[in-house]
Amino acid sequence: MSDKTYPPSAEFAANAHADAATYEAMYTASVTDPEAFWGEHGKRIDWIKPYTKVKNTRYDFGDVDIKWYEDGTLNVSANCIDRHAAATPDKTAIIFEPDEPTEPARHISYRELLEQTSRMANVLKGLGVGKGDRVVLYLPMIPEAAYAMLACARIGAVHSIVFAGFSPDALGARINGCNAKVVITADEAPRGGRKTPLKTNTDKALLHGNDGVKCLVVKRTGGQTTWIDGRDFDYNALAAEASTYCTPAEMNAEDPLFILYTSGSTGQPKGVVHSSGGYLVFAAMTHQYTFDYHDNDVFWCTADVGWVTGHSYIVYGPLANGATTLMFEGVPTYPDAGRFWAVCEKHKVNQFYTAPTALRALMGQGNEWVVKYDLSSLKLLGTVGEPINPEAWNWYNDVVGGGRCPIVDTWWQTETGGHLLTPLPGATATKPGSATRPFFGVQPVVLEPTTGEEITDTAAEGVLCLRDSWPGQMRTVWGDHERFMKTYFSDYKGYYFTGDGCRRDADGYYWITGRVDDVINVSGHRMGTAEVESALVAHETVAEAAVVGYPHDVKGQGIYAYVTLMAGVEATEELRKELEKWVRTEIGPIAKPDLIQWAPGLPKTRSGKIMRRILRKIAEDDFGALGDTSTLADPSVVDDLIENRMNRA
Ligand code: 6R9
Repeated sequence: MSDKTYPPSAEFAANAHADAATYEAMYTASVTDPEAFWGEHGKRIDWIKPYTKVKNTRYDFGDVDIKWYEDGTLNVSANCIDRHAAATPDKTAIIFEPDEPTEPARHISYRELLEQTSRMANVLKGLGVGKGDRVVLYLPMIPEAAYAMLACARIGAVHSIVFAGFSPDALGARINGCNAKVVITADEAPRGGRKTPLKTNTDKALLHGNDGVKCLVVKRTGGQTTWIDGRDFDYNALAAEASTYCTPAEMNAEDPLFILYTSGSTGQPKGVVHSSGGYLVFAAMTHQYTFDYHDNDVFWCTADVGWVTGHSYIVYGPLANGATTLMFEGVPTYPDAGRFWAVCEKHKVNQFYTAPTALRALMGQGNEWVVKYDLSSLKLLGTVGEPINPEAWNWYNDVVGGGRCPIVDTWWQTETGGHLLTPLPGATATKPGSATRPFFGVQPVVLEPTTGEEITDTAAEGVLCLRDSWPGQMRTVWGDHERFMKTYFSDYKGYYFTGDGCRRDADGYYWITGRVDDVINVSGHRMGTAEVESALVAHETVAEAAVVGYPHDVKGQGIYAYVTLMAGVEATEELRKELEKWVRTEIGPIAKPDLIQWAPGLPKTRSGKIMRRILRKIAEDDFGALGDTSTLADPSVVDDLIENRMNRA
């Protein structure tokens, strides 16, 4: 960690939506009178029936109820499209950059976005989808993914996107979990020169699910797919026949806009539910202020729409602001390690937003891949998903930004809908590695982890919680409000618990120290250790498994699995490979263990609880400080684990 500060330049501050004085004044107003502040800023979107109530939120355990703008009605897709299609029909809404650099990029205007979204909406209606129905999207990063999201919003259906890297089993669980009526997929997803067979995966997912789920298939590569008449529908054929206008449905501010499954510390992923009104206000406002977005800027967020970052900062935030947003189908290293910068040059990108893991990977390839491109269009750089180490921050600042672009390190979560801790580039002096200060309306608190007491000294270290609510906050776990209350509001009464640890320095800057629960962060993606464990024990040779994270140079954290085999099963290299492959197919490539250690036994307390603290230490190659091991049922298992540890510095 470095305490060097980088103040905004006077020039940047002068043209920014917020300079330091504006930030201070707006922040103070937002927390002293949230009702008035959000009442005013809610007007940034168009309401069909304006709200008269702004905020109605309760965190009493057993009775957590969060409502914003509750009597207002609106349509999210009309906000993201129609008002801009009326004002600036020819403005580019989406720039699509395909996986293959030789395939031409496409510029989709707001007028075309309206037509295409309407066609998709009418096709969905034709399949019987209506208000409140769930639609799962399992798509490549193609414009149809945005059309599908906005089409659901247009007719009041609730979308749930499943990242195209997830396996058929994971997809199936999510389709069943939200009881979807339709799944929208494509024949194949080109990525990094390879093709993922999305339709084939969907076929497998639908084998063990609810009958009656319809499958709408978008043509991307034209790759052959099997076809089941009556279940499978050809999107391109239906869209060609569909009307180019669909009337937007009038929705309540609190009607769910989407469900997004995310990993937690226990059990299977939970469906995070976001609202229509509050979510859109928050996504749009954070997009404008955090990235200092101005009209006619080209904004590029490199995330996939399968993650929350893609929801808020590829689609909803930028389009609500009438922005030009870039959608990239590929990966940073294809066809070579210069692809990001080639795309920045080609489309004259002004704001660029990516994950530290991508920067670390590219940093290792050498500066020549960056400096050969003209990056003078860049005005601002952003990061998200995990803490950024000072080396990567400095490289981003010096080599990519040429020392002229402010960096916004944005801390937030699937649950928060948008940025909660972030610099505002014209207002906040940045410190490499710190997400700095709260966004408007956000009240972070640092609690002592065991007592739950709030630490009021400015310099503090503990768990990060939030006091009170903000409009983009998740409203519930799909179908399980109890789980919502238990996960986020039971450990520390009266607060929203983030699951992250943090340090607040003497200047009041926040430094995220990582998860304090059994969630690991692999390449900026959240993975529940329990999910990987349950995949491992589902293999016939595995008796028991325990999974922890360990420091990884590129991924941030790697997945370290301790596996106890069934009696009589031989621990071979072949089996190790087989188990890696097994987890890939059970969950997806992102869950593949980096290291598997054969464990004759796992360290347990006498009551049978696995002592993960010890397993984490061994995985970190830091077993000198194992702490108290006196409660172990059989201390000798630890010696074996240390002796055969896989991560040796
Ligand atoms: C948006 C997103 C959330 C978890 C979060 C934290 C980590 C995200 C971070 C960060 C340090 C940042 N995280 N941004 N840690 N600095 N700027 O990533 O959502 O996938 O739900 O992950 O990611 O641990 O709790 P999600």
